Amino acid sequence: KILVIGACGQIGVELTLALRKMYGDTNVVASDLREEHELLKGSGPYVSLDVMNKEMLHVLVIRHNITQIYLLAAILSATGEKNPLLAWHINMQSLLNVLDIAKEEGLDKIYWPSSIAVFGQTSPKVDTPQHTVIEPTTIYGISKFAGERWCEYYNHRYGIDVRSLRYPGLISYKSAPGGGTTDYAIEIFHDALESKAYNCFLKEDTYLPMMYMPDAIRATIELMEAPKDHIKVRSSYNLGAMSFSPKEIGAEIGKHVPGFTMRYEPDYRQQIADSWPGSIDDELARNDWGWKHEYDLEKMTVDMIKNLKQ
Ligand code: VAH
Repeated sequence: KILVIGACGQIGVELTLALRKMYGDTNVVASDLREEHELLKGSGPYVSLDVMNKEMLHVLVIRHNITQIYLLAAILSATGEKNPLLAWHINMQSLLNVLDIAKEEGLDKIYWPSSIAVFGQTSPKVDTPQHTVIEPTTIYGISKFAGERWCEYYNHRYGIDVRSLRYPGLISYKSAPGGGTTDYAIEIFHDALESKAYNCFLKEDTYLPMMYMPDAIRATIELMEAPKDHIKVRSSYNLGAMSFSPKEIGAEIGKHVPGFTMRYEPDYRQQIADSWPGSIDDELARNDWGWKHEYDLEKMTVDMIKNLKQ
């Protein structure tokens, strides 16, 4: 059975629904600190769980015969900079709890997301390679990079089949994002449809690696379904789809929302964005397990607007 931790978050809701479709509703136990998300109600078992409580997590794994864990609970980049020690504690201890229980219970597979946020100012900005200088400057990036090292350690030392992806900024409409720097690319759609205007907290030419949620969910499942010996990277795979700036996504939205206007008032999140790459080289993901993105900016914009209008 699969346990999804952080099932009510931006990724968690959609990943839980996709996993239930693939493996059967009753085989995917959803859990979160928060109460059950509307979209999950009636679709399968739900338990309240604080992943920081290792004993509670261990009991839940045994009681529900869990053999795989997807750990999606984390404090993201913008929130993390407001409370660095809490973000470090939550992002690291949650992972260590899961990895150690995976070792004690001999779990089959673990999924844990990393992020392009691991790269810093000294990493190449264009087509950032899998292996390069990595000096993260946000606590979120530091915790994700440290987490990657722990994943590789538990794989090499104890043979735990833990797999990971360095997600770009993820855009979706089903579940609200939580405290990310790339979340402007979600807010912009809601404001465009509500008021035909958006005041962006990043500068107009801030290029960032981005991905539509359906691509991110498919990538996660394809990675986890790949034969073990195809997985050569046990830290975390670079994963790419597209890159765009606030100005570019604004222009794309403007094709669907006549009279849409943008203003720019960069805040503390600009420094975070400036430390990240503009684009990602994901050739290892494409070579090792056949990754191929489907959504570009134009196709994503059409789908986002169609679904948000309903
Ligand atoms: C954030 N959405 O903004 C996350 C992501 C690459 C960005 O890690 O913090």
